Amino acid sequence: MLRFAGYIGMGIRPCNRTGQTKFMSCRADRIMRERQDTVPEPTIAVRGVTVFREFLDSSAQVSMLEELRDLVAAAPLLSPQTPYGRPMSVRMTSAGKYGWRSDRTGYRYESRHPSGAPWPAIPGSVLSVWEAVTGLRRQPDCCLLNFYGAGARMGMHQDRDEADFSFPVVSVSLGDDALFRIGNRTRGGRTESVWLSSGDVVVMGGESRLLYHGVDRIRHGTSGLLKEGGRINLTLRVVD
Ligand SMILES: O=C(O)CCC(=O)C(=O)O
Repeated sequence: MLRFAGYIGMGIRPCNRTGQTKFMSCRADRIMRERQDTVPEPTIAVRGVTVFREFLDSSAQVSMLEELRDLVAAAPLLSPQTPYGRPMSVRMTSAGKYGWRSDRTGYRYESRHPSGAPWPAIPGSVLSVWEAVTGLRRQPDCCLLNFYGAGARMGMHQDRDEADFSFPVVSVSLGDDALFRIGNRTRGGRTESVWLSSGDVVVMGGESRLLYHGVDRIRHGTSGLLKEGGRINLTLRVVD
């Protein structure tokens, strides 16, 4: 069974949510009204990006990992390229209605793995995290799985291939610690960074939905969750 540390009050401090609705549309207001009332308080907020530290305890992380092994068996990891032809250091696969792909033809969502098979279903434990932190009945269409081996990183980018930015992006960290950098709504400018550890969950919604963000580095060997080390990030998005 999935256990959320957040629900049992471990290390959760209230955050300042001032101004979080500033950039929200009427549709976003409706989405927020449809939320269930049981959304837990995040531990910290940086520029409106909320972080739920230790949201998954170690047994929940192990059970989630089991489900992710089945996911990767059904939809093997890919080594994407940027549209400029540069290899990305992160390996990726997806689950859900759509998978996110990048290659010489550009960034896009596709309904099938390059093998021709549909993407596997998003694991139940992952959907439970989405429901718990967003309170939304609407489920995500895509669970992107990023695997960071030694030396992998992700450059600063905006998540903007989705139809409706009223829906938040939720991301789950498993394995080694990652230095997550948060920027602005346009490229450049001052940034702030936060270390993410195994079991942490991040939500980018409202004013923070379109902030540039990236992963500068992984602290290899900081978690025993993955036998060979490395980090898994799950990024959940509503696509259409
Ligand atoms: O690995 C992370 O924490 C962030 C991943 C991310 O930004 C993305 O997949 O768009």
